[in-house]
Amino acid sequence: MSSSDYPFASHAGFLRAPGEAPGARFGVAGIAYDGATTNRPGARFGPAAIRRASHMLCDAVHPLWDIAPGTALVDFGDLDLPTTSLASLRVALETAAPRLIGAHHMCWLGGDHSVTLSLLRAYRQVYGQALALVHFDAHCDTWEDHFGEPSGHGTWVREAYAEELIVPQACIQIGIRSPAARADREFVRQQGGAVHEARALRGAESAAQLHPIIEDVRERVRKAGSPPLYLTLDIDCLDPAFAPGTGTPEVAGLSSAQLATLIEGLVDLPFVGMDCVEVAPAYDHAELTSLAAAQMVWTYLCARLAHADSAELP
Ligand SMILES: [Mn+2]
Repeated sequence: MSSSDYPFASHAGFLRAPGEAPGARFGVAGIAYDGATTNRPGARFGPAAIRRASHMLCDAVHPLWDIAPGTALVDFGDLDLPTTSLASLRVALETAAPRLIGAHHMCWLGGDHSVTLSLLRAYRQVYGQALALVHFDAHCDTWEDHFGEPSGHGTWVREAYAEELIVPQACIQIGIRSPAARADREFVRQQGGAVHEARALRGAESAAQLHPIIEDVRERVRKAGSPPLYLTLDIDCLDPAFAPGTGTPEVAGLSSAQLATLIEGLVDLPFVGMDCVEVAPAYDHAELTSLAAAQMVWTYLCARLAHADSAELP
């Protein structure tokens, strides 16, 4: 460890990654938009808080795989995006994202969950095929409208299905528990996908106990012909005890250990990118939420490095 590894060093990037690194395999970019939140706003400040929390991870060597992103990572900062209307945000993000996806394996830091629809559109365009999706969330995000408006942070799953951005049977939701009408809660299952509710995960902590979920993801991706796989991680999948700093917290959620076990267990699947959304630092305590987010993104990155052959750039 050198002096540049001190956690309070001023390097601003995620894991202190530089803002320019041509040829870096992995990229991080912030999407500081929270205009589609329904309850507590503030996720636009999520990317900065996640970066700051990631600096605590020092040399970033992951103890499970003895590997660190090191020079393979570039952090583009928060993208220059409008914070006005969702329509404007979508146009700008869908213009900016494909170039980054074509050049780097990207980890996107939200922002509220509305940004994921734009990202899925961009991946669909770049890869030329529908994606498999692992979706951690307290919310099903299958609502038909956003309180009277067509699109928001709770409609993107239904929109992604309608636009054929995702393979119906290869969409797996994990951690769902918020109040919702049965038709919305069951939407993904009705389309052929899987919903692993948080209630079914209570008490399942060990790798062995969580194995059936990991196997379900693996099996669904395989049966779909191993399409490009995308991970969307709404930090509110975690219980508010582990992630209070979010806009729409729901009690009785996953523990950090459950989430880490699941993400570590999916290590060798053909992921092409991920996002981590809905971190709202104004409601956080002791950086619990931003640290959990940083830890999960770092784990995802190290998992990709540990399985370098699992997915290539388009
Ligand atoms: Mn959510």
